[in-house]
Amino acid sequence: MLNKTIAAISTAHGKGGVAVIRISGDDALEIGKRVVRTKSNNLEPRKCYYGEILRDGDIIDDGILTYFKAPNSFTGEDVCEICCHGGIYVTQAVLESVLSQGAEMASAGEFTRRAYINGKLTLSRAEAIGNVIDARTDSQLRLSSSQARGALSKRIEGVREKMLSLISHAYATVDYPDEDIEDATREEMASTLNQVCSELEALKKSYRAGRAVCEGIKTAIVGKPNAGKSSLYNMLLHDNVAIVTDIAGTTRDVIEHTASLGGVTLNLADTAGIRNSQDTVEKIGIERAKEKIADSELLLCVFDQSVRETDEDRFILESARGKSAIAIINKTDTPPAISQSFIDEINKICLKTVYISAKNQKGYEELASTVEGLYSLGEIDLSNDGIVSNARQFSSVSLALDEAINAREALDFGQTPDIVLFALEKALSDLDMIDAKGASEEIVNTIFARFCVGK
Ligand SMILES: Nc1nc2c(ncn2[C@@H]2O[C@H](COP(=O)(O)OP(=O)(O)OP(=O)(O)O)[C@@H](O)[C@H]2O)c(=O)[nH]1
Ligand SMILES: [Mg+2]
Repeated sequence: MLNKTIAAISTAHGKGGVAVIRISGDDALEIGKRVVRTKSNNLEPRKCYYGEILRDGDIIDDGILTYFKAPNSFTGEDVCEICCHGGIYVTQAVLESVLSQGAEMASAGEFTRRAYINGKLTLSRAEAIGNVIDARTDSQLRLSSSQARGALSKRIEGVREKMLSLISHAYATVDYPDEDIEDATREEMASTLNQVCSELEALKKSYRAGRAVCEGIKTAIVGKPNAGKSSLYNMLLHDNVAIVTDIAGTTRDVIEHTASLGGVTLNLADTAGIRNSQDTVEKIGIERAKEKIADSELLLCVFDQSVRETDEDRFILESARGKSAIAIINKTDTPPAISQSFIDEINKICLKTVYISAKNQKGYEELASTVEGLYSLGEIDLSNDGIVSNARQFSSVSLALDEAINAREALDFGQTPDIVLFALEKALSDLDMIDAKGASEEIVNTIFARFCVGK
């Protein structure tokens, strides 16, 4: 099945300057040559050839044919790419011509799946390519691009090699199960195992940043009416998305958008100001705001420093207790009327306090670096470090770490080599789930189903 030649439009569907039709498989070159009539008969790999594009013997366009010879192509198979004019109709006509010459329509993600099956990509690199395409923020792009180039795979491979050396040590002694592991060997193994555990711990920890960048943090802006929540929301989105007025109770529904702040992706909700209200619509909005408080991972609690604190402020502060919350003291362009004792209370309950003036766009940088610090992004070089960035990878690293700790305990307590070996092999198979050496068909299918046709 795998050798069937497949084709698809690889550029975005819609009108554009140029479009690319990609063909992959044993017949890619033959089909490419039949569809694009070039002056040369022998096409050299990785060179571009200008020619006329034909369908049923008629010239329908002109463009460029590029040939990549297996295994030096994206998929690892023979690949031809036809670059034609990017009109919707002409692109479809070129694709039809390619299909009429014997190629089959590729399914979603099939090129990347073939690259993975042919050993051109690890699973985490394939996943990262999907993330490069989906990236909506600069930090998402930098992280996905470094993972696509193999930063995480390299790091995993480093731990894997250490595990393999431990396993071979353990095998060397396991033939004599009643014997103890020799002291020298035990020491050497313990030292390598410690390195494995700390590297797995570091990888596990890196998910805090990886998740903050890739998956995003559910965040709600909360506060009493008129505190300046919607003004802050607009400042964070660099746009006038939410209505701002001096009428208390302006925002009634929850508004949600994605913002990038200090490299962290915030799945950000603006909410209705919380107070006792008799207005039917506003009451529903306030209920929704309370649900958001319960449902969010990060709260931005906005307090208006130009007025004395009220019971509503105290309610907001209480609801932040025990949660990950940043206090935003707003309206710093006005004389403060809020009490110092309340600010002291705020400082006790919230993780950080940031002073801003949403009206004058002041305090953005400080808020950004606070959020960056909260998710340890300052300690990470997104463009180069291999970090764990999705739940699948996190779960494998966590399981592998648990087993590596079991192995270390077994070694420390002088257990027989087979027990140490059992835990080590389990740790290795858990880790191997990340880069597909052990990933199930179901996981692989789920990953590639996310891709679009043509990728
Ligand atoms: N002086 C000053 N006024 C501000 C600042 N931020 C917001 N305001 C004003 O405060 C009023 C309320 O702002 P909003 O952003 O609508 O407040 P909100 O918290 O969303 O209010 P509700 O939606 O009613 O709960 C508006 O008149 C804003 O212009 C600030 O930093 N300084
Ligand atoms: Mg509002």
